[in-house]
Amino acid sequence: MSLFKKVDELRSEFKQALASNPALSDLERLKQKYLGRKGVINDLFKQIKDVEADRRGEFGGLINQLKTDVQDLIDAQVRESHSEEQASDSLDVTLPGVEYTRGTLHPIESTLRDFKRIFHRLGFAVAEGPEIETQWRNFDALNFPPEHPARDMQDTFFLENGSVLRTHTSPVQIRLMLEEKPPIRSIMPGRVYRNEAIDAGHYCLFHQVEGLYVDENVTMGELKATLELFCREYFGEAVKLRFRPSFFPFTEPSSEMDVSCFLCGGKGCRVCKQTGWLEIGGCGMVDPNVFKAVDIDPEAYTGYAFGMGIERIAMMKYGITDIRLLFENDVRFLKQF
Ligand code: FA5
Repeated sequence: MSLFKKVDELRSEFKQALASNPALSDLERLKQKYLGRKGVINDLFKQIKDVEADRRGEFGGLINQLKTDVQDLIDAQVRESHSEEQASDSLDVTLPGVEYTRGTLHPIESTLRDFKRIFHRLGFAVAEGPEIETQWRNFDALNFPPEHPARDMQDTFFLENGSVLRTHTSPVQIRLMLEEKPPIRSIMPGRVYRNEAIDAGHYCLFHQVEGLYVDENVTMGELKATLELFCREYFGEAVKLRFRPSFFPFTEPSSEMDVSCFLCGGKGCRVCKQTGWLEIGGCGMVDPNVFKAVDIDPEAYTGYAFGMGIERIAMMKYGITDIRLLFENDVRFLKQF
């Protein structure tokens, strides 16, 4: 066989060996076989002297080209084998897939969103205030007399500087009326704090949504109609609403609002303590003394206000029987909503 033909044969033999996708150790063996000191290419170099003198240059060029090609192809194959090895280290396609869990809205957050959506459609804006309040905004401006029991350490968290953790969202009414002139129509959602014994229905922090509408000739009838509309939208058409006379220092007349129990439909059950009714908040007409505290003329304007407890309402809607579940953040509980 001519030496030129031998170069062609070695080239195709090498390509065939490479096409079988050799492992890294086989590649090393191939490298030795072709490029090693005693390898076949070096052997060819030694045979240059056997080629006719006028074709030695051509032959030498061919072997050099073969050497470079073999080296390049082996290097490329080694690189590929390394990256395949790394990929197969990090991915075991036989393992079960990782399940990605999606978060859900906390029942308090979804209740707050429902409130905002419904009251937005009734023409109410949304306002917010801080959770640390002055005693003046939390009590005095709201017409609480100095000896009112709510001011007691038993009910209110006092800070060292004399401020309080707000006990209700009503101080945001004061902020709003000091900042804006009537007409004012806003709801004010937020967290409130009370220093009370914790049980299934009471917690030391909870959420309220306050509502305030101040304008000329606002009436109690409008207050009732607004709350009735809200309750039908939120609890469903079948719900009944009851107003019981009550007392709040900042409203006159004042009233407590109950809705017919969503669980028993008003027949009486464990949740409504056999009464058929569930209390959802307080309401009333803004007391003239409150208007005076914020410099609004009580002769020119009237207004209504209401405040509802979000946890109690969420508990009703979702059938939760202990308020503490809403604050423990146990994912097994929260995943249900
Ligand atoms: C008030 O806080 C008044 N500011 C509401 C108001 C606003 C009346 C505007 C008139 C005009 P009350 O203390 O009743 O009212 O609380 C309102 C609601 O908060 C209650 O009906 C109840 O749903 C909820 N609530 C009260 N205490 C707790 C508590 N410890 N844990 C959870 N929810 C509570």
